[in-house]
Amino acid sequence: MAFPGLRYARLLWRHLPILLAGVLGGYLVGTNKSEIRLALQDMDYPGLTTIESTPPVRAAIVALVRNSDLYGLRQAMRQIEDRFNSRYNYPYIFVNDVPFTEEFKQGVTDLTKARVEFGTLDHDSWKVPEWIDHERYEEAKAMARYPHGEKDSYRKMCRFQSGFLHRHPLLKDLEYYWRIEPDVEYFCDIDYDPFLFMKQNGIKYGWNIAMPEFMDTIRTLWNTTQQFIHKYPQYLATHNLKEWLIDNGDYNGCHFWSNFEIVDLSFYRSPEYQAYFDHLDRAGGFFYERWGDAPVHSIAAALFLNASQVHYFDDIGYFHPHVYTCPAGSNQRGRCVCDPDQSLVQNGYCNVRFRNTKHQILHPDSPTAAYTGPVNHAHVEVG
Ligand SMILES: Nc1nc2c(ncn2[C@@H]2O[C@H](COP(=O)(O)OP(=O)(O)OP(=O)(O)O)[C@@H](O)[C@H]2O)c(=O)[nH]1
Ligand SMILES: [Mg+2]
Repeated sequence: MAFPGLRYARLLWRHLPILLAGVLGGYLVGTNKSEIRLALQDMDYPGLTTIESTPPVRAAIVALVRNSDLYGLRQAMRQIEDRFNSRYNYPYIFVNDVPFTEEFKQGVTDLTKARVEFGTLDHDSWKVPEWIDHERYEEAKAMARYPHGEKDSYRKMCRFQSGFLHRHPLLKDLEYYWRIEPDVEYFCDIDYDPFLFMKQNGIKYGWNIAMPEFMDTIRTLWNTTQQFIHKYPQYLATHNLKEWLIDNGDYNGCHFWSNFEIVDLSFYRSPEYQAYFDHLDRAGGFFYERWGDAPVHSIAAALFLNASQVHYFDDIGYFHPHVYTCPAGSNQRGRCVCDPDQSLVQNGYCNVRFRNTKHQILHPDSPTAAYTGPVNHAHVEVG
């Protein structure tokens, strides 16, 4: 004799499609359209991005790269995905002075389910401008005794990242970008959205490594900047961070490392930034010296933004050859793999000076600065 429970189970199995159709029909009738779409998506494609995980800010992760950077970039992307972006799906935008190869495109799209866009540059943004005196430029390159001093391409790259990257057509709809580079590493889970954090707090420039520049690369940058300020004093922000830049009346070389920067692009698109870049470009220092986009961005942020709009992401553990920053107390932060004792830049001169200057601007009545730790003046040689 058949076990009665088994008969009911068979009956249930035979009528399962009808039952399911009834349940789904009732569900659809009682649900509004967008919920239906989501429910169907979730059922049909469990891995598909749902509406909830659409990035809340118009932002992208952006890099200027070469085809030969493929494997270094894959390393950086793998970490950005694992530490942050696989939960947010911000698109990537990569630009190059020559077309990307199919191998490169495949190699980076393989690593993410976010959208990836590829672009090339227009010639005007990647050239030695016609007002540059070639004899003087060749002489400058021959005399240069600093990293990348002999290279045309490095200078074009710095000029491009200073004045043109944010104007590339692929970036035109973005509110924010997060710059990455090949071979960088991210040591800790980033369990919040830095773009949203910046938007909600009115922050325009975010950084996490500050250090002094090779002064030979920027011999006339400060003088050229002073001429600009003299011409356009109205561009200085009321509560700017100029103090951070000056020691004994001269530029101390402090700058944020722009290989990591998260920026509200309205800052780079502003008339003051654009006029500043044009002024520097005309002066020729991107070629006669080797002005980097890092000091250019940093001086502009310190002068044209208020202190409250410049944020130190001290919670983002990060490495770019050969400098390392690891959040204090990273062992309590969870899922960090860096040693805070190795993180010299956090107590480095420019970093401490920034924190003290910002504190004094935001809290002018407070007699002591927020940070009173040791000051390490060591200049980390990089390049
Ligand atoms: N397309 C293209 N990208 C470049 C070129 N030169 C540099 N880049 C990119 O610009 C970014 C900065 O270049 P890097 O060579 O890393 O410069 P850096 O970080 O100042 O110097 P390193 O200490 O050598 O890393 C990287 O993402 C490079 O891939 C170039 O000639 N063409
Ligand atoms: Mg680099």
